[in-house]
Amino acid sequence: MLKSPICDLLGIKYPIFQGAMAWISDADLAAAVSNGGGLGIIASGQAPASYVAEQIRRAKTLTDKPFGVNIMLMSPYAAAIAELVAQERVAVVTTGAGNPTKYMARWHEAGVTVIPVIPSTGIAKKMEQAGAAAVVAEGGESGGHVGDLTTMALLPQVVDAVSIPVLGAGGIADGRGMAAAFMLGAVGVQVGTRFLVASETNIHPTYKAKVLAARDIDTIATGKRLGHPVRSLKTPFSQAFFQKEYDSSVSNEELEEFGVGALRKAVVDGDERNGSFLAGQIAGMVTREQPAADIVLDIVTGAEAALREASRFIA
Ligand code: TUI
Repeated sequence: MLKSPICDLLGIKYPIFQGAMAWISDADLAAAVSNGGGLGIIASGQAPASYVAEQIRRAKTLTDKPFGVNIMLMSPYAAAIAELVAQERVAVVTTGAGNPTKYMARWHEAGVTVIPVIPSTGIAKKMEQAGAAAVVAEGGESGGHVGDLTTMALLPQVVDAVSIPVLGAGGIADGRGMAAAFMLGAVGVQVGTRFLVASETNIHPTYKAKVLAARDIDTIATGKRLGHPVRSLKTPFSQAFFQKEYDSSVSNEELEEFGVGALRKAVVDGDERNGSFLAGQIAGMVTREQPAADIVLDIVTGAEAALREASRFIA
């Protein structure tokens, strides 16, 4: 059986986190992943604390296993949600798109394990100093808000830079990807894109269909000019955004305004023209809808097989 130090640290069966996806990873998906032996994570995105409170309470009715909450630190509700996870004594908090140092003391006092998602060694070191229990090193292959480095280059450098456990994310959707992350020094992986098409994922059927149909070259990172590039499927919206980005007559304010509400249009309305369908580069390999627990098990058994096979290169 596949097991790593992160399993003992968190009390989970398999070292797989379900990546937080704004508007998408709700209590249903998170509980299904946790029940399947991974760590399900509720995404806060830009939602108010009341929404997150509802999801935490619902998840507690759906699973008795540990689950996490992700806080997107650019959200205006980040501070309120930080306090909420402490009060609810959520097992794990992951953070994205910023520095959570100012919340660490409160989380530690409440017994919450803190695992920031980071895009560079410098930020990983800062998080270790601030008291993070582990970090998720996320490469630019992932969907959503992305850093510059690829998982292949980032992960081993983060592993060397810190003494805390490191998980790999970005471009990982099967057992081979998980085994590769182990080879680079990770103790586990975070997977987002493959869970977009889990049976328990409550998104518009058009979103799932677009992920299932996507090829390797069908994602694009837009918004570099604004300082926070976001990877999504190529659609009329993302391609128009990309063009505006290289049009000097379009101001940054207009560009920001153009993107507002686009993720909701994808998730809730399945709007193929105006929606922003966040997905990672591995979408091309995601070809069937399955229960979340089957996805977890498939990744784990695939990783075991890949790790056993790897020794064939030793003469
Ligand atoms: O956060 C993510 N992925 C996301 S967040 C998101 S919602 C969003 N909406 C509009 C604009 C931006 C985001 C969709 N996908 N991944 C984790 C991640 N964190 N990637 C990069 C970072 C990051 C970036 C800067 C972490 C820390 C950081 O700075 C820390 C510091 O020291 O300032």
